[in-house]
Amino acid sequence: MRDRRQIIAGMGAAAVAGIAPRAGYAAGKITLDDSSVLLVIDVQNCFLPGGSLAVKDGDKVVPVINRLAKGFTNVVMTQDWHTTGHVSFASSHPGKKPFETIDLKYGKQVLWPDHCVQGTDGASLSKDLSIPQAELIIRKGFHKDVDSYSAFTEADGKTTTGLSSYLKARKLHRIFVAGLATDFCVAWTAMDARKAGFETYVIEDACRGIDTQGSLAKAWADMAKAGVKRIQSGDIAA
Ligand code: VGL
Ligand code: ZN
Repeated sequence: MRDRRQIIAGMGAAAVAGIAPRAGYAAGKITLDDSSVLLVIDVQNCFLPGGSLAVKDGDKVVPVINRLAKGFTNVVMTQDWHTTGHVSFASSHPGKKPFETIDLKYGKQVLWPDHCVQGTDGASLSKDLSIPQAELIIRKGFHKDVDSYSAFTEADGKTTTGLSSYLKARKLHRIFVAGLATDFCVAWTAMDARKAGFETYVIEDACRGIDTQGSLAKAWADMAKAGVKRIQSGDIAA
């Protein structure tokens, strides 16, 4: 085992030899490499101002994400994509109101206003996103009786979206998560990414939260416990 001084000395030698670290932290900044992928979560009209499940300041993430995306060769986006009458909609449960919870077969479910219904304008990705190189759009939440905050695994805890296999096949091991909403789809995606063994960063200023019943603070605590790294967009080397 090399001690801390030897590791620092070793890093110095690499710098003198002009060998940049392949990936990791350089000069206090995170450097991106061929195994890095930006995962842009649910930047859809329903979650933007004026949308049916508008996230406060949700539109503020768009310029940050557009800027970040310029540094990534690999970008994957997600799209919440529900059926009409979806189980996660309060309107599907007589007597229930949005933001109340119910117990479903797979566990506790927050009930939402109708949102991101397949093929509607509300479900469309923001027209202000400018990420032409995005290579894959993963749709999720399309099974009528199961929600899916996570881009990896549906809320039943077992149905996969295929994203983990895709990323592994493409050798994309370092995941940088941005988008909406911090405390639901971003957090669940980041925690599942850790479960699947990926190095996982959440870019805080490229996300906004819903924050219902303490959900935002809980999400950050859960993510920290899962080994998700909380960073700012400025921490990434330009
Ligand atoms: C989301 C609530 C319901 C999200 C999706 O994108 O965070 N939140 N559906
Ligand atoms: Zn949804």
